[in-house]
Amino acid sequence: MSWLERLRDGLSKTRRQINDTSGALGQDVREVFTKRLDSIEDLEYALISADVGRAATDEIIEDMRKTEGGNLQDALMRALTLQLEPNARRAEFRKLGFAPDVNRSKVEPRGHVVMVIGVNGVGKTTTIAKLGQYYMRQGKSVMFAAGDTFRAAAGTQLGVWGDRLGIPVIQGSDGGDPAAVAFDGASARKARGTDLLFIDTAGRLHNKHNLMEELKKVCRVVEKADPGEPAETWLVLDAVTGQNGLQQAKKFHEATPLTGVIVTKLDGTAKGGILVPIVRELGVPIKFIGVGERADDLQPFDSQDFVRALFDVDIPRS
Ligand SMILES: Nc1nc2c(ncn2[C@@H]2O[C@H](COP(=O)(O)OP(=O)(O)OP(=O)(O)O)[C@@H](O)[C@H]2O)c(=O)[nH]1
Ligand SMILES: [Mg+2]
Repeated sequence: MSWLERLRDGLSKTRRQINDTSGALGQDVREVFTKRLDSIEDLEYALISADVGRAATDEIIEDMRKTEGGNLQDALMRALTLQLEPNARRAEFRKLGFAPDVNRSKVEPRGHVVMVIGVNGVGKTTTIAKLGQYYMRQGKSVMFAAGDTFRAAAGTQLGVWGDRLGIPVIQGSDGGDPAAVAFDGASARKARGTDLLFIDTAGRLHNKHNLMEELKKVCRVVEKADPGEPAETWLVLDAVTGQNGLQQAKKFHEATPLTGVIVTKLDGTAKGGILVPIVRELGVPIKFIGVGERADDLQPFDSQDFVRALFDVDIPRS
């Protein structure tokens, strides 16, 4: 299957769920068009229910009011796609009145070390496995560091993925110092000349303050082992947790500035609309989306394809 087919396949579950969920994006929004469009409140309600958020909903409605005589579903899809653009670009394109043609996130990491963070259970470790497979298929050499030493068996979980995918994993000891594992990982990557190192981190410690301090410390020691790294810090966010997850994301962003977000579990009960406030409020690009539990259930994020999939519109092969 091509990644486009996998996107369609993975998102079809989101789409089905969306159609099943009263008030969620999809069915309701489409119904607005098949009935009468002067029920702008219905559209408003559908967008808010789908977690799109107030600010974006207002802009979408405003953009759609400007559409005269055109195809309203196209107008809605374009307005939604625009809402998935980074803030500056969105403002620019809204002024011009059209959506950009190319809007796929740049997923090639800037440097060599990517720190992967997020609260417990969102899918960090699984996502690291998926990323490992993705970049290996792009011809990169990959390593992992099992920096979650807090949860027993977290290292083993990553080790199992490493064995399965043929990716070396730098391990620490359970309850050991995560910064030490990160240091070893960054040093080993540099010494071996491996293209990419992904560092797994704990999602929970005894309290929140400790977690943020620990993440900062991990960053500092990586910088010590390999100046300029980690060049990327990607936050993993579970789409199912919606607005709550977004509040947590802001806290992480304050502690360790993010360079990207990966939204997982879009195959589940998630409402796809949550991606809009994520882009808006964090101001960092969505790099990938997770649509299942297998290593290849990860897709580079493309806002146009995402919106097309939500509306069940054919995704052109490119
Ligand atoms: N359906 C679905 N499940 C996912 C996805 N990504 C991860 N999971 C599942 O979510 C659960 C938690 O994933 P982990 O990778 O262990 O999450 P984590 O963030 O590392 O969790 P902690 O290490 O406890 O902080 C596992 O059962 C994964 O298989 C996804 O995109 N879709
Ligand atoms: Mg984990």
